[in-house]
Amino acid sequence: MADKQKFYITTAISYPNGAPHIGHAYEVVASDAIARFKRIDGYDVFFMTGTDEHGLKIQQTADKNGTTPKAFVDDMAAKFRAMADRLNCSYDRFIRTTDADHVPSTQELWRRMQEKGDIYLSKYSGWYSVRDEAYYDEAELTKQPDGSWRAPTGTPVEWIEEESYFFRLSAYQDRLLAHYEAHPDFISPETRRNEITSFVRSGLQDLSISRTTFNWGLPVPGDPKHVMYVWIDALNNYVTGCGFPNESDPRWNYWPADVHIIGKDIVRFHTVYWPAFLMSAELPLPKRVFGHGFLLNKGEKMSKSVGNVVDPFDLADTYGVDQIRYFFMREVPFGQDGNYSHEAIVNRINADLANDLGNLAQRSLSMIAKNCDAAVPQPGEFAQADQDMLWLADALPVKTRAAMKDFALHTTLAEIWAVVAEANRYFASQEPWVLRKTNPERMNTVLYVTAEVLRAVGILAQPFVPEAAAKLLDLLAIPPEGRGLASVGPEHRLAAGTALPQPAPIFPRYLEAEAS
Ligand code: ME8
Repeated sequence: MADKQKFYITTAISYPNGAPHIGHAYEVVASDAIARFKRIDGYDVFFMTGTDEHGLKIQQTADKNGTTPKAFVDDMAAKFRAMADRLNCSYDRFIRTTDADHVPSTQELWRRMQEKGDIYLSKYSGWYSVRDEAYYDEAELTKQPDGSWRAPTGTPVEWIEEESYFFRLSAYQDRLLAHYEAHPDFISPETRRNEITSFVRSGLQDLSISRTTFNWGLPVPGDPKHVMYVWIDALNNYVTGCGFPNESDPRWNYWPADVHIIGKDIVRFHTVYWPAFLMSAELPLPKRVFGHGFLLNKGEKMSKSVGNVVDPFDLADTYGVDQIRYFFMREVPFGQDGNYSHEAIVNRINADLANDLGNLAQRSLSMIAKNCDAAVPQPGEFAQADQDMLWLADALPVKTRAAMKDFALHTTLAEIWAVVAEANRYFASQEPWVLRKTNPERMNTVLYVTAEVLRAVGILAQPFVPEAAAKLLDLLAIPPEGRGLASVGPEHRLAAGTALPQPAPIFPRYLEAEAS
């Protein structure tokens, strides 16, 4: 058997300087859906997420909490991991930048860049935002009424002057532009590509890549009074996870990553700095970087510092894990910003999940249980309406693959639920409850077709609502090996006579708590 094609997907690694918020949940859930989709499409997937634990921001937060940075991040990283678990995210590794293998890996990247002549020692003086862990040009800043300065992201900046190592980023301007040109898919969505291209065209300055005024970071090889700039440390997690620098490690086969899924605020780090570091170290570049939008709470950016954070654990407890996953991915076109509200979530849960899919499954499977000896019914000859319905379900793999190629999660779900809507129309117009008396054979055919559509929908829904989809496929007695995309279609139809378990609801309605 030929080796499976590899697919390596990562999220950004989160700063554990506060509890995880809905933005972190959004990113890991979307990435998980892509990873799961690729798995059921036959790929050998490596999915990595984790935490970005060094840097001044973490050190300052730990100080404020009266603890050590390590004790602080140990506690916080566990919360991030628990969130990914609670949201049913199927990561293969949860990487922490304090993991032992991250030190030699990142120091080796540094050494390779140094050998290339791309690192030199000089003096840094300029503006730094601790909250963004980023340097800004004076021209990018705005002055506040109190005379202080703010970064374009709105965070405070401070003037820094210290000895620092620099990375010769300016030398990579042309190569980066050539790469964007030759690989139009490298940065998406397109708006982000345009932003980055014009940023790089406007000229790149060398980057300060070490600090001496604090020590919560990875030591610079050969000069341990310097710690590495946290973004070198952070970005390098993506190759540490593949065993770098041990290129005979089997995980190295996953590099280069197929996609880094990140938020729009950190596209510059991933599409300018990171590829330049990799070019310098003569390592292959990730194939794609996708900058998703922000989830906004009533139109405002959610962040720890603003204090309008929504706890993902509360969301999961209130609405259900599959429900939240579905909402995130269906409501917001992936790549754009989106709004969250209680009404919008309840609406999606009740309309799409409980009514459209849940009711259809419940009604059709209950009829099969009662009228067909609790087994897949024997269909008669397919009428045109049956064939049309089956054809729509059979077309789902092709349609969803096309949408997933561009990470259009919302379109993928829209395609699946369009089939669910059509199946509801089919079921209503065929009236199998009337056929039960007038034409039981025809009833069998209609119920068979409906069950077949549910099988396809159940398979396709797995990446998005894994628990409910598994329940649905269990109700149809689909074995584990019959749950891949390749099993959708005429060659793998349900076998008449297969015994089915007692039907049970897959999506409860969300009922508002009674006001007391
Ligand atoms: O940026 N909606 O960490 P982070 C959607 N450690 N996504 C959001 C969001 C929101 N409201 N808020 C944040 C970092 N994000 C670095 C990354 S990667 C080598 C280092 C996204 O905890 C954000 O865009 O601030 C980023 O992709 C991720 O959450 C982690 O953000």
